[in-house]
Amino acid sequence: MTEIEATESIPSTSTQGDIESIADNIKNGHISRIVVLTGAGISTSAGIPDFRSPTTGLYDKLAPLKLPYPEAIFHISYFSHSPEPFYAIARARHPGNLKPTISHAFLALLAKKGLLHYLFTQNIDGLEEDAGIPTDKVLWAHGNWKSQHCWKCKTEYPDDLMKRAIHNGEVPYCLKAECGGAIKPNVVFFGQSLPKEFDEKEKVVGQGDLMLVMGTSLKVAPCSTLPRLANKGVPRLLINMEKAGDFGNRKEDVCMLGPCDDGVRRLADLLGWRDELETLWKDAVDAKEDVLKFQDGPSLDECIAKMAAQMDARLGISKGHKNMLENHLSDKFAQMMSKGPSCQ
Ligand code: CNA
Repeated sequence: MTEIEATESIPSTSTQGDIESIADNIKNGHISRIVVLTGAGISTSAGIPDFRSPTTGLYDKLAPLKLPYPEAIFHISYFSHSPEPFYAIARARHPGNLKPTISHAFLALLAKKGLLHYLFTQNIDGLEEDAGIPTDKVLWAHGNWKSQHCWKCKTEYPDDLMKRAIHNGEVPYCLKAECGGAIKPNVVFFGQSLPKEFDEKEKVVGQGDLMLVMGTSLKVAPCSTLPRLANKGVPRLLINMEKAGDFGNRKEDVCMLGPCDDGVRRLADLLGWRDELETLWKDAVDAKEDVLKFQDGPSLDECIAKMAAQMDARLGISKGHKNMLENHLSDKFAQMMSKGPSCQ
């Protein structure tokens, strides 16, 4: 998985194609195979910050940690020698803490109505399953938190020990004493490859008769390339706070700019599904009992502040140690010079 620079030109003309005709075509059966790509923006209303939104996004929030660059916390080479920042925030971002949004419920409703052809999610929060989207319709392109292994020797690690480590904000290490590698959840970090199924599954984009893209900046490859694989003439609908990727370059593109939750409610109104959607969402939220288990945990901001203080203290100690050694050596040197040359 790699981050792409914003080289794609975002068209200056706002394409406000026709959301009503998309709804009509779903109602009359002309659209029946919807391929969806989702990103962090469909989970922000569940309380999980995305990466790149200014101020509220994780990258801005991580500033106190003074990382070499914000993505480092999710980069395999940084994690391999400094896993502490990742685990410092893991508890606050752990999916046990969270409930699905109405945007997740909308995708579950599409599946229930036999309209969800396939869902590619870049998210690792697992809220798709909590919302009731059938797992055989989903590719978790960036993995998930359901299992974990040693990043170094790849040995699996038990769930209960992982849960405890996340709960305590501590780095879990490989149980093989001679290895000592940090344990990593099976999420895809920058610098790592996507699951093998990705290459095979990307072909299903060409089978869709609607490409729905929600809550993503389309800045992480290779998922960012999926919307371009939709066949020419097939409508592409973007529901996002901002324009993304090459949306707007095709005349059949429709951009609903604003919160995903508002976008799906609007679409549900046009489709006459609103009550059904709200009920499905409420049921999914009520079913998420795990939430209570983690309710008393520290917030993400508190976790970051605590880690920043620890890192400053460590830096303070090492600076203090360095000063002490320098003073010690200069004293020694001064003593030696005052005594004159010696062979000792
Ligand atoms: P991103 O680059 O942070 O982009 C998020 C996009 O969503 C931006 O364009 C925002 O403007 C938009 N957005 C934010 N909130 C809303 C909202 N309520 N309604 C509509 N749009 C909104 O994140 P991407 O998903 O594009 O990047 C892929 C990364 C993010 C993957 O590697 C993920 O694992 C990673 N990520 C996942 C989660 C999660 O699992 N919930 C959270 C944070 C980051």
